[in-house]
Amino acid sequence: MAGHSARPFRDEDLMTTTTLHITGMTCGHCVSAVTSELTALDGVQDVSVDLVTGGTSSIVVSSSRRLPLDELRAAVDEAGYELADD
Ligand SMILES: [Cu+2]
Repeated sequence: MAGHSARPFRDEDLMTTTTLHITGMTCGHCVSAVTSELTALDGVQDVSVDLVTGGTSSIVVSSSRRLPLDELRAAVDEAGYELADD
């Protein structure tokens, strides 16, 4: 049948992005602490931090599965920071 096309799934098709808001981060050390804890979670491919010193920083986590909030909260807590309530 005309018009039918199939292509294989690529990793990007399965990627989930989760945006977190975290308070209390002040410098590059904070960024690397949070980044390494989040990167250690199963399935996490990329962590991108937009640092807002003295305010609420935004973090975008790209992963190959949906990340449960309690895992994210535990990772952030482990790094010494807190998820901001949305
Ligand atoms: Cu710091």
